[in-house]
This record gives sequence, structure tokens and C-alpha cells, in this order.
Amino acid sequence: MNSLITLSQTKNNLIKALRAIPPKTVQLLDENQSSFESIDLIPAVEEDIEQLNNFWEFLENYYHLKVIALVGMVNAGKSALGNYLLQREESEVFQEAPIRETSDAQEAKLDENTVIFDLPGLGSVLSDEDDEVVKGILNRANLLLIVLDCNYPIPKHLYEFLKSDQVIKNEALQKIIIVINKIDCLSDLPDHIQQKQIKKYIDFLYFGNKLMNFSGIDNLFDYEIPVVNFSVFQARKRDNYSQEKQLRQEINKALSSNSNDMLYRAGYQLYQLVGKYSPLATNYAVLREKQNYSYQEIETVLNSMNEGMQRLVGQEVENLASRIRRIRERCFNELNTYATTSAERFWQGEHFQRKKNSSSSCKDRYKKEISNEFINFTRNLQSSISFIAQNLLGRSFIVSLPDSESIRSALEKSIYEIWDAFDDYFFLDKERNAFDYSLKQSDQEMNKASDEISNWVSEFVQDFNNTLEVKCQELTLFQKYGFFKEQADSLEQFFEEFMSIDLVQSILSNRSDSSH
Ligand SMILES: Nc1nc2c(ncn2[C@@H]2O[C@H](COP(=O)(O)OP(=O)(O)OP(=O)(O)O)[C@@H](O)[C@H]2O)c(=O)[nH]1
Ligand SMILES: [Mg+2]
Repeated sequence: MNSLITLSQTKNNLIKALRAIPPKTVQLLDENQSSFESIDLIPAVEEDIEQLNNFWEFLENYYHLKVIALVGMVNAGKSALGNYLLQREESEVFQEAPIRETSDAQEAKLDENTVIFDLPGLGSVLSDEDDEVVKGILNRANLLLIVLDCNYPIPKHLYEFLKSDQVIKNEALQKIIIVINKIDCLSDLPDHIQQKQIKKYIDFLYFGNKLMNFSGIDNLFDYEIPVVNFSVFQARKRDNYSQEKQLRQEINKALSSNSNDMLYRAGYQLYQLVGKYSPLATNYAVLREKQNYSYQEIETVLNSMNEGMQRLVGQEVENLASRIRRIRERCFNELNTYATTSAERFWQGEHFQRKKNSSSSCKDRYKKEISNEFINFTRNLQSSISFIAQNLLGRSFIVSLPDSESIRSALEKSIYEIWDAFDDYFFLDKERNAFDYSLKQSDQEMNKASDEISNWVSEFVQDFNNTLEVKCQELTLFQKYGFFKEQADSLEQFFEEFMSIDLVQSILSNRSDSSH
């Protein structure tokens, strides 16, 4: 059996967890865990906490006692029955009157271990107030004596009370005895008519009446509720010994079962609340899982994009390098075909002039070719990357190109310097080392261009990644991820507090034991 101290600890931890529930959260709508509904749990949480605290206040005063509550409509004879059970005279403890008398909960000790609460009657003019007082005791009592007046069948109001959560339907937690009081009022009738009347009364109570759309109390509870016909008046006169005996026996029976002990009830209360809020913990787990899952999806998308990008850029750069190399080679070879003999250089005739012109137009052609080669490279890159990106991220993804003016000019200069080498040597008749010097210059320009190309490529990749980052925020996938993350984050504190409650732990370990 749980001690009050451990139970109170569990209760405090539970309240701490409940207080960590965020103002707005989402609730799973289906088993596939694919749709959510936004909910505000705070009002319900506040109510549960208040009820729990009220229960505990009661518990601290009464946990070592059994509590009997007298419940019924106004004037049914609750106070009279209470006085009788206490073996006191009329109105000696609880005031009796033919009008609404009891307006507050009154208590009196029946014996060392038992206390009786006389409650206000239900259904008076002041019913709202009275109902609240009754509700306050109802779900804490071990035994409810439902007092009915045999002159009136069970009213709807009382039935609704019995039906509500306030009254526990589980025999192990709370017992009910129905006392049909004032049967002395039937004593003028012949015996068999009396019996018939009472039977009719009980049948209606139990099985209801279809035409009146009242289904009776029979299937509200998980046990059969004992009914005792009674008359406080007769009992006072010691007129009907068998009734008295029956009532005392039923009361003793109900109270002697130790199961509806107050601490057990407190444990059960906690157990129920844990059950009520554990779907929220499940929600948390599902949200986190979904968050992780969409993160993985995002990673897959980004990785495949990155890989595609790397591969493409690598290939294109390699192609560009070999094309440029070939252009320079072809340029060199072609210029070589315009080499002049020393006689031609000396004479500078028609031959010489034609070769000089061809050499000069060769330079212009290759300058254009090498420059176009680079422009083509950038355009190819742009369109292939756009193609990949747009497939994944939609049409509006635009890949921009960094400026390449100086690269093209270096490439053109590298061609110019090759031409210059030939020009110096074969047309201006300079020394051989002028030729070598210009070729060296050409290589230097080429190196400069290739350095700039790698800078250009990394700038291009950087730009691309920046655009990617911005664009991704708009993606449904990212928005989904953001949603799950935000929701899971907001439930995290609750989840941690909730999962650390000893009761939750033990429920979980029992569950996993029984599933093995
Ligand atoms: N005939 C008859 N009258 C009874 C019996 N028991 C109580 N009464 C009368 O019924 C009236 C109401 O009794 P109470 O005990 O005050 O009834 P109650 O249910 O406590 O009423 P409230 O406190 O106002 O809700 C009183 O006048 C009692 O004398 C009974 O067994 N037979
Ligand atoms: Mg009363």
C-alpha cells in the first residue's frame, strides 16, 4: 500500500508536469499520426490541478477514516437517516425539516473509523450552490447512501448526478447503497399492493423507461447496487427490525472491504490523471520522430543536391581546362605555320605581309574562341545546376553567376602573348629570348586565369548555397520540419517532467513486461 508521503510526492510531480503544458499544443487526430489539431489544454489542466489539490486537502484530514455521504433530493430524509445511523434523536445531530433544511455539508463521527457527511439536498431552489457542495464530497466518499423518497420516483437531476464523473462506477473504489425511504407512507395499503408498488419503483430505478428515454441505473455501474427499503420513522419506533438489520449489514459490508481505502483512491486518482495525460507524452514522441524524419528527408535532398553540384562542377572545370589547353596548342601550331624565313623577313614582300595578316587574324580568332569557351563554361554550369535545383526546389530557383570579366581578359592575354612571341620573332626579327619571354608571359596569364577560375567557382558555389538556404525556408519540407520542431520543443519540458514521475515509470515498465 502506498503511503501518503509517496503519493503526495507523485501528486506534486504530476502537478509540476501538468504546469509545464504549453498554452497551445497539437493533438494527434488519427492512428496514422498524419493529422493534428490545435488545442488549448490549459482550462482542463487548471481544473484537474484544482480537483487534485482539493482531493488532497480532504485526503490529509480523512485518509485514516471511512467516509459515508448522504445524497439525495431535498426532503428525502437524509438528515433523518443520518441521525438514525448515529443512534440519535430527531434533529439531535443533523437538522431535519419538511422544507429544504441542510444547506451545507455537516459531518459527525459514526465511530472511531467512520465519519458521516450529511449533504444538502439536490434540486432545491438554490440548487447550483448546493450541487457544488455535494460535488465536493461526492467523489471522495467511500460509501454513498443514496436516499430516495418512495413517494417520488428517481428524478432526472439525481440520475444525471449518478451518471456524472463525480460518482465512481467502480466497486473497488466507491460503493453505493440505495435507500428507499419513507416506506411507512405505504403502510395503509394492503401488503401485496405495497410489495407491488415497491417492485415497480425498483424496476423503474434499475431498468428505466424507454418511452421516457431513461435507461435506469442498472448499466451505469460495474456491480449490482444493493437497494434497501426503509423508513426512518419505523426504525425509530423499532417497528421493522429486518430493514434495520439489512441496512446495517449492507453498510458494514460496503465499508469492510478494504479496497475502497482512501489512499487507494488517491492512487487511483493519480493513475487516472496519468492515463489522461499520457497521450500528450505520446504526442511529444511522435512530433520528435516526425521532426527527425523530416530532417532526414531534408538532408537527403541537400546531400543529393550537393553531390550533384560537386560532381558537375568538377567535371565542367576539368573539361574547361583541357579545352583551353587545346585552344592554346592549336593557336601555337597555327601561328607556327605562319613562320617566316630570314629572307622573307629581310625582303618583307607579299609573302611576309600575308603571313603577318594571317598571324594577326589568328590571334583575334583564338582570343574570341578562348573567351567564348569560358562563357560557355559558365552558362553550362548555370543551366545544369539550375536544372538540378529547380527539380528539387521549384522553378523559381535562380542560380546567379559571379563576374568573370578579368578571367576572360587574362585568357585573352594568354593568347595574345603566344601571338606576341611569334610576332616578335618572325615579324619584328627580335632575339630568340623575346620569343621565350612572351611564352612565359602567356603561361603566367594562364596561371592567373586558372587561379581566378577557382575563385570564381567557389564564389559561384557560395552564392548557390546562400540562395539555397533562403529558398529552403519556403519549402514545405522545411516548414514541416519547423512545425514539428516547434511543437515538440514546446512539449519537451512537460514530457521530461511527466516521464520522470515514478508512477509513469512503473506503468510503462508493467506495460513492456506484459507485452513480452
Ligand atoms: N413519513 C416519513 N417521513 C420522514 C421519514 N424520514 C424523514 N421524514 C421526514 O421528511 C422530512 C425531511 O427530512 P430531512 O431528514 O430533513 O430530509 P433531508 O433529506 O435531510 O432534507 P434536506 O436537508 O432539506 O435536503 C422531515 O419532515 C422528516 O421528518 C420517514 O421515514 N417517513
Ligand atoms: Mg437534511
